[in-house]
Amino acid sequence: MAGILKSVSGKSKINLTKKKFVIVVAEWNEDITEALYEGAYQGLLTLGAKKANIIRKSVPGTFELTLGALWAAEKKDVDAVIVLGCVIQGDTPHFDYICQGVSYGITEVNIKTRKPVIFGVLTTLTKKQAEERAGGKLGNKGEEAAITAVRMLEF
Ligand code: DLZ
Repeated sequence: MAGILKSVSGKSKINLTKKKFVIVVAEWNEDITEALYEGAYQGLLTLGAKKANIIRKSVPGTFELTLGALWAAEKKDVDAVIVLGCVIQGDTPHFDYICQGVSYGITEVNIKTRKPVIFGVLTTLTKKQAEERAGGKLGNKGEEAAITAVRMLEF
């Protein structure tokens, strides 16, 4: 396990064996979001979560992460949700609408459900910037999302 997990203890201060996580993954830019998923999944395991308690769900694109997160967080037995997506700027303003929609949307899901819903969405200008943040030289933002989810449960 690379990078940031080494700088935290490697295990959580709380018992994570009974905590249930849902990771919602957008299919757009699949190579990137799969790498983010791998980072988040392995990160949760390293911190002490159980494989059986990490559920994966897929949605078509980043815009759909809000509803996917809401459905997941509304389940009584779910303790935390991580959403993973990657929006790469194109030639049209679509990028801005998707990024704004999902960032507001996920904030609302946090408040509405009162559960940690962690924003693991890359919003980059180029594919290279996304690769650097999905297991490249700038680490893996999925792994960071796993740490953030656990830190919020500790809180
Ligand atoms: C339409 C679209 C575009 C242009 N770009 C991306 C992207 O870079 N990353 C992403 O996750 N999704 C993209 N989408 C799809 C939207 O998120 C959404 O799935 C559609 O607008 C349908 O609601």
